[in-house]
Amino acid sequence: MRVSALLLAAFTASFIPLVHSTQASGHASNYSTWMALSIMYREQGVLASSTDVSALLQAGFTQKAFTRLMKQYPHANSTQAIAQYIARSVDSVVGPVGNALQDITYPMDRLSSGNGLIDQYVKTQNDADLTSLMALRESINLNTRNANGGMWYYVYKNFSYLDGMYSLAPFYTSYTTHFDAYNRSAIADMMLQLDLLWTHCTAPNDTGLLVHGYDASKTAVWADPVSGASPHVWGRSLGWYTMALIDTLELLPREVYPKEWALLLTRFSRLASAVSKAVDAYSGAWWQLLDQPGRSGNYIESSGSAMFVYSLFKGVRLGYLDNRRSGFTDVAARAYEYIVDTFVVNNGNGTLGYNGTVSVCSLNSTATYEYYVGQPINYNSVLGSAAFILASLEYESARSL
Ligand SMILES: *[C@@H]1O[C@H](CO)[C@@H](O)[C@H](O)[C@H]1NC(C)=O
Ligand SMILES: *[C@@H]1O[C@H](CO)[C@@H](O)[C@H](O)[C@H]1NC(C)=O
Ligand SMILES: *[C@@H]1O[C@H](CO)[C@@H](O)[C@H](O)[C@H]1NC(C)=O
Ligand SMILES: *[C@@H]1O[C@H](CO)[C@@H](O)[C@H](O)[C@H]1NC(C)=O
Ligand SMILES: *[C@@H]1O[C@H](CO)[C@@H](O)[C@H](O)[C@H]1NC(C)=O
Ligand SMILES: *[C@@H]1O[C@H](CO)[C@@H](O)[C@H](O)[C@H]1NC(C)=O
Ligand SMILES: *[C@@H]1O[C@H](CO)[C@@H](O)[C@H](O)[C@H]1NC(C)=O
Ligand SMILES: CC(=O)N[C@H]1CO[C@H](CO)[C@@H](O)[C@@H]1O
Repeated sequence: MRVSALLLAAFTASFIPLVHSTQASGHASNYSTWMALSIMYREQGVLASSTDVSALLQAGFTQKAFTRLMKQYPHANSTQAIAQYIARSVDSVVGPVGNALQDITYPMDRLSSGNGLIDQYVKTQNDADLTSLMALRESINLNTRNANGGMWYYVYKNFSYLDGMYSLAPFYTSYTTHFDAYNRSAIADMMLQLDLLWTHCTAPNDTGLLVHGYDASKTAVWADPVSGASPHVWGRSLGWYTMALIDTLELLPREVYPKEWALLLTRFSRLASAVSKAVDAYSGAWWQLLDQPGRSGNYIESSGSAMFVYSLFKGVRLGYLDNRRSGFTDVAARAYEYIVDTFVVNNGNGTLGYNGTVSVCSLNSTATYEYYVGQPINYNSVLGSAAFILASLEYESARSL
């Protein structure tokens, strides 16, 4: 249900002063808060109806970005409005994900609201929140798997995608530490999912990058006959996977799971180096297909680029990456500034737009070069603008040091 015109008018009236106060305070929170308020103005990241399940990833991603925003700026004028919006987004998914058998008919993206549900339940002890987050957890056990235990991303037979890991790994980890602390097999399974993708999706030519996904049965038209891997390194899917590693490192208790934690760190560091090396030297940001730099039709894509900026900065901030040797923050800052100059649109009326985000790329396709570069490019996709909020928060945090 769309918010009524009256409510929207009231919201707009309260929104513009929030933008002005963010800017007037000369605050470093400029773009992160401003983009969040713009997403709120557009009513994005909230399910429009109980059947709007294609928006589950947008909702979960918005919740994660907004939660992080509140953590970084707990005393901003906009904090209360942002908290209310997170609650609205979480409430909008509670019904739709409340049944595990229903949940397994959705892609793995369904799990992206899991962390928001946990946070809300810890605060409110609301039964409906608990029911839904337990249904999501149960749906992991019910998810169809390939012969090695790798979860299918969706209904496509034996296909696993990097994309699913951002929704799965941080939720699986946080659920286990909150509600099921002695269940080491849950953490082992979470690690297995990340591991199977890591070992099957190795990109050719020793770049250290990972391709979009693999088909365990190796029957897809695009599948590598040995590994089952798909042919190309798609920026946003690698962005999801990289963010999954860094966010899981932050959530997994290092003292309880030292070996698992160390393995995640090794892989995150390798990926951070590979991603830094794959940056486009001219723009400073990342291609839609990282393995085909400069090829005709390929372009710099705004969601994947923002995800890499976030991951590199965050890895350095948490002390997981050696910045002195590799200059990760220089790479990330340059990319961020390019993103601001190229993709952020000032509408001149208090709102910001975000351009250059590719729509869905699926492996239920030919997965050819032409397919990936031919997918439509969206304006104001939350998959780009929420990634931009996360990138901005890290940039702002690095700048304030
Ligand atoms: C809140 O808004 C007021 C009025 O615009 C401004 O003076 C103040 O600096 C803002 N506070 C913060 C924390 O942004
Ligand atoms: C916010 O960003 C805009 C656009 O870059 C800039 O003109 C303005 O000075 C910034 N405001 C603050 C307070 O940093
Ligand atoms: C522990 O996790 C495993 C793997 O997800 C799961 O199969 C099992 O049901 C969990 N045990 C409990 C008691 O929840
Ligand atoms: C790997 O290298 C070959 C030969 O240089 C090149 O044709 C191919 O496009 C590269 N593949 C990837 C995925 O980078
Ligand atoms: C601001 O401009 C954008 C783009 O033109 C438009 O979609 C939006 O409705 C406008 N918002 C306000 C508050 O005027
Ligand atoms: C978004 O980017 C496309 C391609 O560069 C451009 O044609 C379009 O005008 C941009 N949209 C806005 C609102 O800036
Ligand atoms: C997979 O692709 C086929 C062929 O384009 C299409 O008919 C089918 O609807 C797709 N499946 C899903 C679930 O999108
Ligand atoms: C090769 C492979 O992993 N095939 C699996 C595809 O998924 C079905 C359903 O789980 C399994 O039974 C197959 O082993």
